[in-house]
Order: sequence, then structure tokens, then C-alpha cells
Amino acid sequence: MLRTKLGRRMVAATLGLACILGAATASQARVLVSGARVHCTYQNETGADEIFLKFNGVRLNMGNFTNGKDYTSPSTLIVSSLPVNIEIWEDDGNHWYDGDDWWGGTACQSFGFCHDESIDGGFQNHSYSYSATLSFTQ
Ligand SMILES: [Ca+2]
Ligand SMILES: [Ca+2]
Ligand SMILES: [Ca+2]
Repeated sequence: MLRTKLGRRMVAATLGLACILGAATASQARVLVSGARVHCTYQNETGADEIFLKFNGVRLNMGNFTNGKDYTSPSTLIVSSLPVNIEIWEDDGNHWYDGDDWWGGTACQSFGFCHDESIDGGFQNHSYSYSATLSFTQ
């Protein structure tokens, strides 16, 4: 009788632990960002635009862009969870008198291909598209 009770308690305790571990694994699921791509239809600056993307605030340099340039980064990075906010920026050295230019962003809500465009007129005149693939990872 005593052994059976103890056995049940141990089974219950083991199941409880398995549930806790299962929950911890699920909450630690992360997002792999790969294939980050930028296409420049129309550049902003006279020489070249220095483009970088941000994924949930993590910066990925994409290099210099002139009209027609298309570049896919070989780099990957991992962010904590969905949604993943992708932003496109143009680097100006981030001086106090000339900050980096934020050109927009989009919140990717699900795994798979995520794409957006940034088109502006006036002082920040430019036309770009940018994308990345988001995959489940642990
Ligand atoms: Ca600029
Ligand atoms: Ca610049
Ligand atoms: Ca600027």
C-alpha cells in the first residue's frame, strides 16, 4: 500500500517535471533569420546608400547600394520570438547633427517569407524592397 502510494507520487512528480520542461522548451523556441535581401530601385544619396536592416533591434549591415543593386546577405541571426520587426535604415554615421535615416519597417507575424517596401519622396527620396525568411529554431 505504502509502496503504491509512493509510486503514484513519483509518477505524478515525474509527469509534473515533464510538463515544466515541455513548457520551458516551447517558450525557448526562437526564430532563425536567413536570406536577408535588399533591392535598390532608386538610391537616395549621390554616391551610395549605406543600408542596414534591423531584426527586433539586431543590426545586419547590407553594404552600399546604388540604382539596381540586389544583395542577399550570407549571414544569419537568431531572435527571441515572433513577431519579428524588420526595419530598413540608411547609415549616416549616426552623428548628433545627422542621425541614421529610418526608412520604415514591418512586423512579420509568422514563419516563412516576409517582405516589405520603402518608397519616399522629397529629401529622403528612394525606392527599396527588402525581405528575409523566418524559420523555427530552438
Ligand atoms: Ca542619409
Ligand atoms: Ca549615408
Ligand atoms: Ca541622416
